[in-house]
Amino acid sequence: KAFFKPILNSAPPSPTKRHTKISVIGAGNVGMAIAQTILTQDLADELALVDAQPDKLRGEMLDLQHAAAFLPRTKIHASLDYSITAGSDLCIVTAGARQIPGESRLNLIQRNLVLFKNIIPPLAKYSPDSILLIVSNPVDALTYVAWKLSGFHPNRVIGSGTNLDSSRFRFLLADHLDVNAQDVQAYIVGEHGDSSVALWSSITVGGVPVLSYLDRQKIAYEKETLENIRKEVVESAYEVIDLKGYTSWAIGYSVANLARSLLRDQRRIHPVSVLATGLYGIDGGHVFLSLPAQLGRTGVMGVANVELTDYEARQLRNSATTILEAQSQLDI
Ligand code: 6V0
Repeated sequence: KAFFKPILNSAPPSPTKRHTKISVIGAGNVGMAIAQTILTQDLADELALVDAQPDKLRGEMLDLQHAAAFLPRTKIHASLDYSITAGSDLCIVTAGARQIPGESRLNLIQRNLVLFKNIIPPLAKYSPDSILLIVSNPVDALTYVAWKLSGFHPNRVIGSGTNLDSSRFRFLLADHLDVNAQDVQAYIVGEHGDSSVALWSSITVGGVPVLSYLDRQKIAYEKETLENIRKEVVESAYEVIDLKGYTSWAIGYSVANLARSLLRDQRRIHPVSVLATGLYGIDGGHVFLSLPAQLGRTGVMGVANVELTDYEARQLRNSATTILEAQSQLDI
């Protein structure tokens, strides 16, 4: 109860506007970069933070609350208890163990599977109608895990996937071609990781298809040059981690961008991890990997029907096999 009423003559209550609630699980570098971008972009009326470390969590909550005078109005709270997430429209999961030097990715999945068994069921219980957006790595396998553990319809379970890789790709191409990254349409699809696939055949800049333009103009280019740019995208994450210890700002913007498309029903197309079985000849089991997907208020609304070259389609299926192999040893 307020001890003092600063505003007199209050008007009758306004018709209730739709209240948007986002929960972020994991208040580490990535979770906090996402939280702060969500706040500055005014994407939620309420933001709930959950972490396993009480002091760090409370510190992060207070630090954000103290910025209230400079931010759009958002109620920020935090707890170790998942009841705080109740009624969320979107739950973003960034909690996770990080790879210990020398540790295999498979071992990391096993450790994160154990965490997800404690995280996903309470999220699904308290917000049965929410959209789950998974960021923790390995993101594709963990999106599958989240789908299994939540029992949600697959269009409400999404992995941030190659949304960030595609943005890095567009940045590198834009830099190379001296244009604005927003004018470069280019997708990296497949696994968020080493087996990702660059869709060179569909890259356009200002509506000009790049490869067919080069072919028409008889400008020679090496397949290797293209592959090196894709590798640069994959390695750029490792480079940032080597230099500053973790990545945060780009993933923060990238996930806030997804949150906007979902919660504001933007129906924009983003390369994100979706249930891909049956698409582009992908078979052999349930697998989540990135494809250009249309995102709206109900989650994944559909997947773009991109024309792939035979080579790209083969690479995509290889990427699916890589993820399926990693997943096959999980005990969910
Ligand atoms: P971090 O800074 O170690 O934060 C992880 C947080 O999770 C810590 O605050 C932990 O206390 C918390 N945590 C651990 N266990 C639990 C639990 N059971 N419940 C609640 N919270 C818990 O790591 P950072 O923030 O740097 O990275 C988080 C995850 O994001 C990692 O798995 C990264 O690999 C992944 N990233 C994914 C990206 C993508 O594009 N998909 C990009 C960057 C990082």
